[in-house]
Amino acid sequence: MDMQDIPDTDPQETQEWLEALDGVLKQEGAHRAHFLLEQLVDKARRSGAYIPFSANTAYINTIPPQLEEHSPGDAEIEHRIRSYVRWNAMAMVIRANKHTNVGGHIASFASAATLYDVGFNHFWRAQTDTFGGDLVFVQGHSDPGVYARAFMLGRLTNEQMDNFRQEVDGKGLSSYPHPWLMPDFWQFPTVSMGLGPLMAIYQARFMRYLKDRGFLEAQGRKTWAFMGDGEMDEPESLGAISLAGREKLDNLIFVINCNLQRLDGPVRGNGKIIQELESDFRGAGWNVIKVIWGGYWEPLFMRDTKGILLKRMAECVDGEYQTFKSKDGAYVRKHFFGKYPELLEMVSTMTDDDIWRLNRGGHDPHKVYAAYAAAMKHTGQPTVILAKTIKGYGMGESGESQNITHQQKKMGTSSIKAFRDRFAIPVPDDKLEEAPYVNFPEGSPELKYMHERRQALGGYQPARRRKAEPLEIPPLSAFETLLKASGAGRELSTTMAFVRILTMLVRDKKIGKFVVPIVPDESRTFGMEGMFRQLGIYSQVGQLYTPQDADQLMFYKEDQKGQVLQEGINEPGAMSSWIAAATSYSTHGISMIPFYIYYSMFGFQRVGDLAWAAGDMRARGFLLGGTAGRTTLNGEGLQHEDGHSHLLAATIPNCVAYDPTYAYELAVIIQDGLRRMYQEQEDVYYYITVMNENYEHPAMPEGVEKGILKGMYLLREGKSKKNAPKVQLLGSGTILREVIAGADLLEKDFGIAADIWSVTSFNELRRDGLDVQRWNMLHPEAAPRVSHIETCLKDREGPVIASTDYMKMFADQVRGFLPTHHFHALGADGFGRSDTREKLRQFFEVDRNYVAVAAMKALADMELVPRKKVTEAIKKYGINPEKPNPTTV
Ligand SMILES: Cc1ncc(C[n+]2csc(CCOP(=O)(O)OP(=O)(O)O)c2C)c(N)n1
Ligand SMILES: [Mg+2]
Repeated sequence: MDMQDIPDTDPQETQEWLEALDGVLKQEGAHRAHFLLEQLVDKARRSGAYIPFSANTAYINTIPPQLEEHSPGDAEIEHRIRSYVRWNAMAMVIRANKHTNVGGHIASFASAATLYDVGFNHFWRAQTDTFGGDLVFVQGHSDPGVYARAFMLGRLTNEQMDNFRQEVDGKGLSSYPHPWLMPDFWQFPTVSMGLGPLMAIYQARFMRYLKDRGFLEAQGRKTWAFMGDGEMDEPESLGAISLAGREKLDNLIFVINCNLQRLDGPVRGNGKIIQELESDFRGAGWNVIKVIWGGYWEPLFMRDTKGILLKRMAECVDGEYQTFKSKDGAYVRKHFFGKYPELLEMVSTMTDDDIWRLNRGGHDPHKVYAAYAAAMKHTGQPTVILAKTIKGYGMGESGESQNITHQQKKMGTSSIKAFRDRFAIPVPDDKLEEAPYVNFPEGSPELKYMHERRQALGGYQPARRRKAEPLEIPPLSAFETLLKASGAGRELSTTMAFVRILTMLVRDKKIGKFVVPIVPDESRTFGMEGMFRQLGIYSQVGQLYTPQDADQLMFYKEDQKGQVLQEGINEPGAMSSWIAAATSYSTHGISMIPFYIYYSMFGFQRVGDLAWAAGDMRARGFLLGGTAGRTTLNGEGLQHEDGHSHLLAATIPNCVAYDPTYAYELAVIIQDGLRRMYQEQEDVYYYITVMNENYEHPAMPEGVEKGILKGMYLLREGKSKKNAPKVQLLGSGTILREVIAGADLLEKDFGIAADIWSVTSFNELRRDGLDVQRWNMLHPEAAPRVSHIETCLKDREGPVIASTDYMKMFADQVRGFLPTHHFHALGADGFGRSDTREKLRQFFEVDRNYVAVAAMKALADMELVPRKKVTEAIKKYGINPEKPNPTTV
């Protein structure tokens, strides 16, 4: 039952208890009162009463006025600075939209200005030679305020401001925080709602990991993350808060701007978002600081001896609170205070303007300062600050507290005028329409103050570091055992080959310690359990129990210095850890080398938006799609058997993807990846699929390294009688082995000479092909460039047949770059299902028999073999021509 629903059956008794409590509060203070209350609840529970925990407190500020820490700043100067920032943020959106339709947001920053201002002036420390810097996740669409401040500090020019959202000519400012587009400025992309909060938690956690492993000192650094109240509806926003609570991340501060509105309307019109979030976070072990009411309310609270004002505040829902601020003081008097005569009486000496001035906590710099100061000092828990604000604050009739405000990018002259007057901006009437930027003159106390504050905090923010010290990468010869043949009868999978490479890397004297193996509860799936003992699983409390398998060689070892991140069944979290590690070169100046291995199906398709953000963030690291391939991962069925992750990888411009077959290919790819990302510091990341089919691996043929990296190389030359028809067979991953077997059939049964190409990356071949095609289009009279695939195939005869364990579209990517139009791509389109590999490859029509038949058909189309030979092949290989298309069953 809700507290409010329990009837008061004995008011006198209630009064006595309350008076007793009052006495304790007055005489002995809040701590003692809290202790006594807990004792009472405990006693009641032990006596058998069912008293569930209520995670909510009253709808008032968590920090009472007498405990507020005071800002050492100059409140008046800060107010003037904030006013100018507000104006410029508004002006840049209005100006950008005068001649364009590029959009932008005014209302969100208008509600959040104080929250950012206090942080910039007093709390957020920059990265310096001796201090690592605080990490600040800015709410994406509040960025005009951040640009406005940077402009006033001389970090951005007038021209850049005027080119907000006009980036193509290189003089603009990005719509939202994007490190890809502004690599010296933005660190964290946040505008895909929910990813900021999630990534911030893992950034804070990764900072701990780096500290515990001895890479850096904690230095009291914090991760601050700003987000909207509407954004909290994203599962990603709240999905990892229990991790932050459990791991006691007191280096993490969330600031949720509760302006009560999202894009379409109220966030919780019929409830109270602040109360809802309070219980969510408190239940997850967070320190919750509510900043609901501004200082102007305090005299009223003092007079509220009977708690009627508090009762009114508690019973009002957010929909009403929003409506109040879209009206005026008279309306608030009538509809808020007017509900109870005592309240009307309480405000009887106040004018409507006085009532209108009653402010919300998130707009009161003193309250915000006190909350931030308390968050900085709090230990043992992460802190969330729930700040109540007004969306579109200052926009007046153009948007203040109005449902349409989120998308307002224009304001009428009368609203601009009201805005100017409200914030005392020195712009004359005849200039209002053009909304010129304002700044404090050189030498003015305000500008001096702004610079001084930042100097005191170590420098300007936001700022992003592009490079770290390069690492010394082992040469390919370090992986020698993988470059040799595995040996007769010695079978292994590419997953096992990968684990061997990883093991070699962690043992490397130079780079071993920088390696971060990450798994979402799948170590045993990939045969990595040996690393538990060898490297330890990271836990900031070490291991508080004797593991069940303690007597075994590879026992489950948790360790404060553990290197492995075992993230639980949590792909978004594991991906966020990977991102934190993969951008550590920038955020911490330490290049970490993360290898995140997971079921390939639960990669891009599950956490694709994070993978996109990783590209934006210039992440450097390895993603391993484990047990990949629609027919190779054979027993797991429809939800597991991935046949498209490479196509999803191809959507990310700086993701380099490979589908290798042999251990030596894997070694070459990983070694070169290390070189490119950690020695050359290229902003790319790798996606590599590894499979679980065991087979023998040959020795690396001479001189194929370049081809492996470019995407294809000749594995075997077709051998047959002179003048025999020829075909070019392409294959990748485990299906390359079917292609080889198909070549044998063609040779043996039909005397066809088949050249076999190992295609390590159809994605890279296509990129190269497109790039060459584009250059040739733009340089029509120059000697044409030739793509790698064309270089490989241009002097070869016969049609081209490709087969892979992925959708046909995967191999089909190269169609336009072949010297012949006789091309047939086989692939595993359709829903997967479980069966033996052999049957699945037959079902999906990617096996040796289909390779042979497709080759015969293509030869017949070229009139190089008679058509009846194709029929003969179909019969010979037992293929039913009326078999349904696998995409339909
Ligand atoms: C994943 C995702 N979905 C939708 C959007 C579009 N969008 C941008 S802001 C916004 C409303 C945000 O409301 P809130 O979080 O309350 O922020 P406020 O502007 O009120 O501060 C929406 C729906 C987005 N950016 N990302
Ligand atoms: Mg909102």
